[in-house]
Amino acid sequence: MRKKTKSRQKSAPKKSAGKRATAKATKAAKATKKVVKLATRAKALAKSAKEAKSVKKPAAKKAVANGLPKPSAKPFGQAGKALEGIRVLDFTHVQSGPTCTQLLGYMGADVIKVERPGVGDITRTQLRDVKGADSLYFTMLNGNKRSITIDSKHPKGKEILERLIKHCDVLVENFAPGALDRMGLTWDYIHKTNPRMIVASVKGFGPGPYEDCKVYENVAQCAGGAASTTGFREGPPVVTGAQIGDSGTGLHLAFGIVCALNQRHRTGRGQKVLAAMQDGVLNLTRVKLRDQQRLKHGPLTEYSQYGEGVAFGKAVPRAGNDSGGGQPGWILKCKGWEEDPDAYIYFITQAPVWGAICDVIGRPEWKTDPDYATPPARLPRLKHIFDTIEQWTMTKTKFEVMEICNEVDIPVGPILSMKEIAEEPSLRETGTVVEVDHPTRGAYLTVGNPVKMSDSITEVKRSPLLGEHTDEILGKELRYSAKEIAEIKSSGAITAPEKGTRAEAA
Ligand code: CAO
Repeated sequence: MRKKTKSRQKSAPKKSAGKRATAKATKAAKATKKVVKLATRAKALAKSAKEAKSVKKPAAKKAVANGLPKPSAKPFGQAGKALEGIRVLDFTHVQSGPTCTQLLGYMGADVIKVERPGVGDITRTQLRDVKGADSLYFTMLNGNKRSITIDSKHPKGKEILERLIKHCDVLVENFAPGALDRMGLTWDYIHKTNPRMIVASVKGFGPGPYEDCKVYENVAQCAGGAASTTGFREGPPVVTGAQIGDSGTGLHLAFGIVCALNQRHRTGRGQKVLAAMQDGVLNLTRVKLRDQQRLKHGPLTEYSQYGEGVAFGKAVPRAGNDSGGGQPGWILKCKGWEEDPDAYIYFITQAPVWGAICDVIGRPEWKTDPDYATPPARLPRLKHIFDTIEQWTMTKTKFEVMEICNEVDIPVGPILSMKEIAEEPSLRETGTVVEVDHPTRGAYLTVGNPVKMSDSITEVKRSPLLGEHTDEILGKELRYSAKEIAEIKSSGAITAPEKGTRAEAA
């Protein structure tokens, strides 16, 4: 927003009244000329397209009628960022909320992260790998943000927050249920202070019996149905490495915020946006709710337990590495699996390329054998089929299998280790894996914007140090004078309490 005001000022220099009138008249004359020109063009078009029932209005005329801006003449990628001008008051911590606000930052929003003086987001010190430096847990989730320290329970801190609420468009938080209210930042107060503000929250559960519970990633994976459907039939439920509870919900919340911003264009007012982690996980596990309903009508034939003759119970079972769709798949060993725990490939026996699979693995007779030729015939034999394919994949590296199969359109995917991903040049080239410099910890890798846009190019910036932008935000944006800032500092509202002077610091 600061930039926007600046450029606006630049493009609209002050004019004298006389000059303004002349400019207005010239503009009006030009506009009339343009309308005449467009009308003539439209007439010509109508004439040449006699058979057309309705004549489309020229795009420029439609744009003017809609009150929408004309398409930018700037080259793609040079017309600012998607969320430029949007200010986010970021009250998030740990993973779910920070994922959301980092994405908003990647899209160009100005994200102001409010942190507790002297402490900051708890993840700054969690899983620390470099002594004295912010952890990777923090740095990888808080890029493209500025940090201000404010004690939100201090009277002066509350006053600063009021100014920030008036200054920003969106407040994002993922405190435990009730914590925001306990700070005095109720919806009523925020909405009264800034009716345009969108208040977006991540909570563990939506309204209901568990609404007051604190929730972490794996709790959400379990409560959202992911854990009961992950793992092997014979074993216990398993949680996944993908942070579908935290980062997944952050992603859902970001979507809600962008929709609320769009609705605000029409209504002029903000609204509450809630993304519950249980709901987010369930949304990502919806195929298993699909299967739950299919169970009423018979066994799930694409699950390998069907082929193995194991009866289904009342709930969707864990399906090991079965493919979630209608095309059977499994993880198979590749050359070197004895030493390398990631020498595996995911192999899908997609029906349209069954013939190619038979040729590649040296079983051309399966193409016509009635026991193997059709998908239903293969279902009871999937284990044998995958064992046979594995005999072939074990003679090749996962990348060789990839090359051979891709050549004939067989869908396969190598199991990539995090080491391989970190070193993969194509991911660096696309900006999905980015190396960022940091003043106290040195260079680190982070995940850039997973969504690529042709007119909003992401620049990944390092995470801020604790309170790095406090003075800048108080002075330049909230317009506190140097004297006032000095008073705020001595009040303890933005600085860490002396050790032992506050119960909270213990
Ligand atoms: N100034 C003063 N106080 C502050 C502050 C600030 N700038 N920032 C935070 N605090 C206070 C809060 O007001 C709260 O105090 P009260 O409990 O007295 O009201 C306190 O710090 C702790 O907040 P919290 O309860 O949110 O934090 P926690 O570590 O106890 O719980 C978590 C963490 C994640 C379990 C909880 O926040 C939660 O359930 N969040 C919602 C679900 C969620 O996002 N989970 C994902 C976590 S990532 O795996």
